[in-house]
Amino acid sequence: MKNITILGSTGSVGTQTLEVIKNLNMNVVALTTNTNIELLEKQIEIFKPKLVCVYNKEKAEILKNKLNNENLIIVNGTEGLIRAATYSDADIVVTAVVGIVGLIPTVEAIKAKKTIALANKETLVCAGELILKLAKENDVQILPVDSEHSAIFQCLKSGKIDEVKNIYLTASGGPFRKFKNLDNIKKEDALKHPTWNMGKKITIDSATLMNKALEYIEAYYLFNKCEIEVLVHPQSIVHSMVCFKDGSVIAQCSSPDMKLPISYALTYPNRIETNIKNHDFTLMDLTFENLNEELFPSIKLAKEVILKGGNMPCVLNSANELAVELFLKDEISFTDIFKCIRFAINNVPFLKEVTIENITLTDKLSREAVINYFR
Ligand code: MN3
Repeated sequence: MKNITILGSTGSVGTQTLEVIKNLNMNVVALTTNTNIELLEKQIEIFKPKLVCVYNKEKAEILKNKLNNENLIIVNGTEGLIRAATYSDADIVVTAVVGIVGLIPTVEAIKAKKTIALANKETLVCAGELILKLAKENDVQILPVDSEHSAIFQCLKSGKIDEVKNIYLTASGGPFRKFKNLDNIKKEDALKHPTWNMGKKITIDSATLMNKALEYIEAYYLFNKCEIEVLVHPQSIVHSMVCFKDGSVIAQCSSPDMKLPISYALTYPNRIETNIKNHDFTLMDLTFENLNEELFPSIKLAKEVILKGGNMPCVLNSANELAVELFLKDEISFTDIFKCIRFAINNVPFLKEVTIENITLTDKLSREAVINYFR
C-alpha cells in the first residue's frame, strides 16, 4: 500500500487527487492548505492524515484549537510545508500548490527521496536545472501530473528519448482564441475556460496562454530539452503528441479529466481502471491550428527566457504570478500582464547559476519590477 502526501490538498488538483485515492488502496499521510481549513477539516475526517500544514499561521491556530486532536500534528508556514513534504512515511509527494511557494518543499522532498508527482509547474519553470540535477543525484522519479506532460510521458513509452524529433504540445487556446484584439477583456470572461474546470490562477494563465508558456518551459526541462511545437486544439481530446525521427507521431487522447493523469502518476508503472468514459471519436471533429503569436506573445516569451537561461524563466514566472494577482484584484488590465512580464525580463539582472538563493532573490526582484512598471 502506497503512502501519499499532498501539498495543496484543498485546490483543484488536490481535491481531485483525493477523489482518485478514495478508489485506490492508498493511504494519506500528510495534507496541506494555504487557508482553507473548512475543507481541510473534512479531508482530515475522511482520510485521517498524521500531519497537516496550514500555511497561514492564524488559521493553523484556529484549526488546532478546534480539533484538539493529540494524534494529529498541525504545523504552519514554509517550515510546516517542508515537514509535510519530507514526512517519513510518505512514498509519493503530490505537489499541487500554486506558484513558486512549491519550490523549497519540492527540493526537500527530493532530498528525502520521495517520488514526486509534479503538478506545481512553477517549480520546474523557476528551477528546472536544479530540480532535475537533484532528482538524478537522489535517484528520484518525477512523474508529471499536468495533462500535457503526462501525455508526452506516456507517448515516450513508444521510443527512446534520443529518437524524438519533436514534441507537439497541445493548447485549448483559451476563451479568447478567436478574438482580434485583447483590449477591454473583463475578469469574469477570463475566468470562464471552455474545456477545463480549474483554479483561478491557472484559468487566467490559460486565457493569456501564459499557462502554455509555463508548460513549454516545463516540458523543455522534463523531456531532455526536446524541440517543442505548440498546436492549438480547442477540443482538448489530444493531450499532446510526440513525433519520432522515423516520422511516427504518437498521441495520447481521452476526455478532458484530470483524474486520468493523476491516477497514472499515482499508480505508475501500472494502469488502473477508472470511471472515465471512452471519448466518442464520432462526436466531434478534432481540429488543430497554429497559435496566433501576434495576439498572444506568451510562447515567444517562453522561448526567449529558455534561450537566455539562468534565472530568466523564473523572472517570467514570478512577474506573471504577481501580474495575475493584480489582474484578479482589478488593478491592471489583461494586456498589462504581458507588458509587465516583458518589462521584468528586460530589467531584472541576469544570474547564471540556478540556486535556491538566486531563485529566491530573482522572485523578489521580479515582483519589484512589476510594481515599478505600474508606478
Ligand atoms: Mn496543462
